[in-house]
Amino acid sequence: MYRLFARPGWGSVLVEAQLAWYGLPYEIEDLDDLFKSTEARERLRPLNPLAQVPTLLLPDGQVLTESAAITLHLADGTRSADLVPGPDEDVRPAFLRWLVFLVANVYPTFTYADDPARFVEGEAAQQTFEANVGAYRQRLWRQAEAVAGAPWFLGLRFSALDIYVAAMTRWEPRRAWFEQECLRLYAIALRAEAEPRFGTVWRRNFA
Ligand SMILES: N[C@@H](CCC(=O)N[C@@H](CS)C(=O)NCC(=O)O)C(=O)O
Repeated sequence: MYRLFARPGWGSVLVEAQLAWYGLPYEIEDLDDLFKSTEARERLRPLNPLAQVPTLLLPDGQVLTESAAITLHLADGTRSADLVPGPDEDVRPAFLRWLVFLVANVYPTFTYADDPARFVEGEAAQQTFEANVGAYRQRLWRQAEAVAGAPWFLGLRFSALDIYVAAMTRWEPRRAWFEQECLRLYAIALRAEAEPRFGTVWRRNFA
């Protein structure tokens, strides 16, 4: 049994969707807001010193953090190429590139801007920092938009990238911005959300 430390609508949805897709047995431990609850952070810290979700306890007791590592591990463990293109597929390099782009470039903009007070002193400086990181994030999304395919990010090939797009476009600058500025990503997000295998997961996370 997998145990996923989670918070509805947060990054744990990336993993919850994949566990559901593969039909793996899992249980969810929902936590309070990690920015507000010391108790929630203390619950996670022994497993993940960053106190972030997703944090996944594997059936053998190992702890796995980092959504991209979890994405690759679940594909390995299930021997499935459903969500992660295999080594012989032409789209594999693009998959790896954009998976890492999302977690190494886009995701940290949330780490830094969700609570700028952790990094910058003074209210005015925090507001400027948050605005600048937000603008940088929009530039990153425009880069992804420029290469996004249809109907899926990798063109005809559905993959875990589409789950990332569906979840992350729910976050700042939010869907209305994507509908205006990044129409391909917006369309991918809607399509991924309409995939019946994710129905329960999206409802639980974004109801
Ligand atoms: N690199 C990590 C990022 C995870 C992350 O930033 N999660 C957010 C929620 S969406 C979090 O737990 N933030 C709390 C914090 O950073 O203190 C991953 O890809 O899993």
